[in-house]
Amino acid sequence: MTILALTGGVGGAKLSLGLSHVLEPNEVTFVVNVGDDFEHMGLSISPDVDTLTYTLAAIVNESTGWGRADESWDCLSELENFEADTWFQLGDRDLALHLFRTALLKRGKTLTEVTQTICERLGVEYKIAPVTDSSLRTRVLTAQGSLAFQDYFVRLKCEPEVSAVEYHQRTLASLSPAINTDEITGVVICPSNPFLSIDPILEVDELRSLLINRDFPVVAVSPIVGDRAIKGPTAKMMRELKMPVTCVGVAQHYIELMDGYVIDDADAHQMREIEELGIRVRNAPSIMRSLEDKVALARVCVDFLKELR
Ligand code: FO1
Repeated sequence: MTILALTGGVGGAKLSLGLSHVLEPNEVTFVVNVGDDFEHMGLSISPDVDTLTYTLAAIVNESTGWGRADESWDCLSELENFEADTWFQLGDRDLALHLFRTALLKRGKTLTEVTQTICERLGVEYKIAPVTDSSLRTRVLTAQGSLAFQDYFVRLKCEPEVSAVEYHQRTLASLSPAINTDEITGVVICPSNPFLSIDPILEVDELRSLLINRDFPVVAVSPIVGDRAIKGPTAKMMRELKMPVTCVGVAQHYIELMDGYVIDDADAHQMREIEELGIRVRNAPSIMRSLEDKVALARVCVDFLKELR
């Protein structure tokens, strides 16, 4: 059994942690969004890869969901004294990881190789693969013009109204060699932002055509509960992109890519509408506060995949 879990951001990392309690390291590969990656003060930043790495290494900052636990901020406050750019907050320990990654990339290692090395050093046994080693970058088209992802997300706090999302250099992106496409027995699409986390992963042609022409089941978990996103700007973006802000709206977005859909208990009344789209549905508690919540939701996904196979 090899399951691919497509993930980006904090919601994806939570379900991924649950999956790591249900599956053995040789049974799952975590395929991570790199559309948020950028260069900041000369450092190569890969936020979604790091969020997942820190989460699986049990050293993530639990209150933000990103960055390191037990963090100190001396470097950032020195930068403030210099009146340098401090809108993107890198703590001291996080900074060490960034220095290490940037140095290895400069020496010619790929992001896949560097991620493997960092996982080994942090004791993460699971395979975390950036979807591609190419520079696939998300840009958000807004009322304030075309914005680089982190400008939109962190600097402007997702405030500008969004009219479209673009993925730059997608045509150059080939799948990371760490992702073995011969042995896939199922795919889980984590409850990450569809436009900012999952779509950029699916912009890698090889992966998208694999999912469209699949001979394995795909299960997605809705990031919308009621008419709200559990975290982040998903609901706001759906409204601005004129989509229905419901789990049905997300189902329509993924329609050609999925066979099974896990929705929250609160949305169980929408099951029939989703089944009419030709998708099988399960409802479950999907708000992941505790480790038990994460493991329980992961188990629902894995059992559902087995049923659909
Ligand atoms: N998110 C913020 O809202 N503000 C930050 O200053 C910030 C810094 C940061 C540093 C390292 C890292 O790995 C993640 C960081 N994030 C920050 C989170 C990140 O921007 C988002 O979680 C993702 O890009 C969206 O999935």
